[in-house]
Amino acid sequence: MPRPVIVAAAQMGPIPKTQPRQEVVARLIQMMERAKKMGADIVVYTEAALTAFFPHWWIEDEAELDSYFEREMPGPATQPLFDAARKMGIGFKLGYCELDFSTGKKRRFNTAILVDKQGRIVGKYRKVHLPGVTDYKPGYPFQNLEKRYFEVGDLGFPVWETMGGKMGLAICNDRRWPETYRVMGLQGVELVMLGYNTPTHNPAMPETDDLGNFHNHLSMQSGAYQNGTWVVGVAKCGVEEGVDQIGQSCIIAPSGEIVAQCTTLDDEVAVAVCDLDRCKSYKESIFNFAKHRRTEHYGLILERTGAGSPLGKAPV
Ligand code: CDT
Repeated sequence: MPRPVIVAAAQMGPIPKTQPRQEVVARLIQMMERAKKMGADIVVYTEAALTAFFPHWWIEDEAELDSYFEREMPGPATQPLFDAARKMGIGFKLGYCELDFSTGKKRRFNTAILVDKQGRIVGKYRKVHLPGVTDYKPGYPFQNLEKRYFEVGDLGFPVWETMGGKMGLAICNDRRWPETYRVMGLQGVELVMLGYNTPTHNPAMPETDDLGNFHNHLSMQSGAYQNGTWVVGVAKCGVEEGVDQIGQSCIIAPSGEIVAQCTTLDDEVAVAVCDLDRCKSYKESIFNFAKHRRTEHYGLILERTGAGSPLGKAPV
């Protein structure tokens, strides 16, 4: 039985540092309206969709750093997005930076939430694979200070049953790691939604600069195919405060094929009908984990080589 969910990838062009939240939220709502006209059930926004991607800069002032974070969700600036979604009867996935005080101390996370068609938050994910460094890198044209500004996410990779399927979230660098998809794949995920802020230039690895778009799609297409799931990857792209970022947001079928893709480097909506039932044949045949995974063998080699330790080790 087909289970079509119409998914919109809502790519964003640059967000100027000075653009107020209200204006950013207005851009998001505009794209939601476009998506709704195209029949979408769910809109997928990018990583840290409410602000410029501040981990690219060294920030010493605590108040300035905090200004990029949300203390509540929804808050006064984001409430209109929730209201619009409820009014249109459309779900969404939003990436933002979260200030959390629930443990009694201030914690910062790179976060994504999943909101259903009634405007209720049904899931939250905090980024696990934080790229970059904790200290300023002299000589680099821009920084990647996520390890300084965020804690590692503490919610794992959950999957939620909502809006007609099993939904999972990831954030940017997570998409490069097979574990991200596999942990959700083991829970039967059918649609993985993620956003990314990926510079075209990697100062730590400049020799790979012309492979940025290729590696972006390679990671997500493999994750989709090897776990029999739809994947939607959505960029913040174009030149943002001097940092050029890749686009090519796309929607990927469980076959690993790209079925819709953005072609600009600006605010753009790409839509695809994602039949969640297409996951079934992959999950029940070639990637039937219960039948074909051989975890006992993975364990043996990990023990012998030490590669199972967090840092890994060269094989003996
Ligand atoms: N935001 C984020 O996670 N960015 C990283 C940059 C890594 S440099 C290639 C990413 O994986 O795209």
